[in-house]
Amino acid sequence: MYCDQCQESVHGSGCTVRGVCGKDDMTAKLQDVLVYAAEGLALAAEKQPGSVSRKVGQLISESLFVTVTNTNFDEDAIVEQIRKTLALRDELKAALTVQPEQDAASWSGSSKDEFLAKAALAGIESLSENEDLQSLKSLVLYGIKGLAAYTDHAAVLGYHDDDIYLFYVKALAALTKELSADELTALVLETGGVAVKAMALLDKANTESYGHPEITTVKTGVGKNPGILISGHDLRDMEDLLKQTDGTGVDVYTHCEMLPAHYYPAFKKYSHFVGNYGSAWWAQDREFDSFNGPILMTTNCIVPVRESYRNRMFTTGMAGYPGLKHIAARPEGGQKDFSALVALAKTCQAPKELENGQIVGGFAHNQVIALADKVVAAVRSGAIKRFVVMAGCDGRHNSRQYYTDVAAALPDNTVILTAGCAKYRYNKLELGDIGGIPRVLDAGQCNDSYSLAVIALKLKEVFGLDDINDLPISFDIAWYEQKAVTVLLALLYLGVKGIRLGPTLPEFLTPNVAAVLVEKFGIKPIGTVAADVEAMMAGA
Ligand code: FSO
Ligand code: SF4
Repeated sequence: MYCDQCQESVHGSGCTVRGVCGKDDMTAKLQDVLVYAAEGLALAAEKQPGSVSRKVGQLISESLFVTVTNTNFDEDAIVEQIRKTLALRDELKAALTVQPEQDAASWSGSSKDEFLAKAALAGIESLSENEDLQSLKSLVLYGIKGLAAYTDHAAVLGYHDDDIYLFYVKALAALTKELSADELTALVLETGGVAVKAMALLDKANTESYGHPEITTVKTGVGKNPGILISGHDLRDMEDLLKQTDGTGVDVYTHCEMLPAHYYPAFKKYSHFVGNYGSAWWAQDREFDSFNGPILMTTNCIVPVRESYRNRMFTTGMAGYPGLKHIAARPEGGQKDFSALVALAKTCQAPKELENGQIVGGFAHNQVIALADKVVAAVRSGAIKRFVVMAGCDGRHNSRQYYTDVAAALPDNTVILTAGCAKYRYNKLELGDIGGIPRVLDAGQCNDSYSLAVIALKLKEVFGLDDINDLPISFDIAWYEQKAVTVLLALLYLGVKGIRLGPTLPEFLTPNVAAVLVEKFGIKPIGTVAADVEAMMAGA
């Protein structure tokens, strides 16, 4: 195996034996073959007259999402997804008179062994012999993997954008072709534009389905009832679970990226939706252990499962893990069946208390824009001197203490804008408020970084500026997996310059590709806390 797609990839060599994430050689190879199958599907779809069908777009979303870090470790599920992808590829090919020539479109196989035999041709190293071209193709591939998660969430709510599906076909097909560095750089930038569209689509899907997030105080303590803990990002699963637990005596708690579900009016109304338990994804083994009740993993964020909670952990959607029960897809027009979790919860003890405080959030674009007069007045009076966007991811490494220390070291006249699980590094600090505006404004999940862009663009308009970079705003972003790559590309597309990126720059960027990002966009690695805080306050 060779994998370098996340921030925790083994420095200098990528993961080659077993991933830091727990992905083993076999799973890694099958995931590579799944991407290869999706490339074949794209090549067949590219030759169809007219637009790309929703069926193709959705299957590509699903297949790429399966390969996002920490999403699916279940070999059987991945094998099944490869078969589905090849079957649709062949269905499309049957209608073609001229067949695509690439191997990705013509190979065939149906057994796990045949798929594994294909892995040598399907890995990231096969994208190009030139390491800079491979690096650019990796950037495109990881960008669309993150996109795929977002379009999958939107699709389960019934929202689609056919132009995004068309882009998947273009980008995946491009990975099989010999393109120049300039052509690939253009494709990278285009991926950022499509990322903005995908986040906007998901924002529309979430807010039209569940209302606009509003300021909310979420409890971090526990009640006396047994609970179900739900993690991941899928709000439709959240809806089904809240409906099916209502009146059963079983409470529902969120973990990690599901915290922002509390901010939506449609979910806030449930009195048994009691709070958030624990912190970021990487701490789950300890936290799931003490939760005592069933755990539902709706998307990525699975870490190697401990024996102590293996029997009460479930996956659903694109998530998968060998030996865990998987809740099947919802039937057309119906709900998923979470009755097994409810029945199990009734036999479990209440969660063990880890803390007893609160988290305030819900500052997505609609809520912040409702407060715009207050925010603008605070900027004009100098009460708010600077906004610092600290969105992105949390992760295992101690080096991420940097983000806690930056949050604590920023002067009292700064406001931190956040989204994604990066917030767990500082959302329980007592950072106070500025005239009633909390100093940490949490917009929501990683995809809600879109809200931060909308807020920045609104401020630009209010202050009559021509360039988003003229705002008193700095970007100090933490990344971990491919959705953060997608968000980063979106910010670049929107013209944001001078982003600090940490805790390390991506392993998959060669020095030449990194140099292009530095030259075009002023991206820089994080430095020391003191130097970065001083530079950001000085506008650098
Ligand atoms: Fe991932 Fe990052 Fe959403 Fe986290 S992009 S790691 S769990 O912020 O948030 O899925
Ligand atoms: Fe390594 Fe990250 Fe790939 Fe897992 S996803 S194998 S940790 S690079």
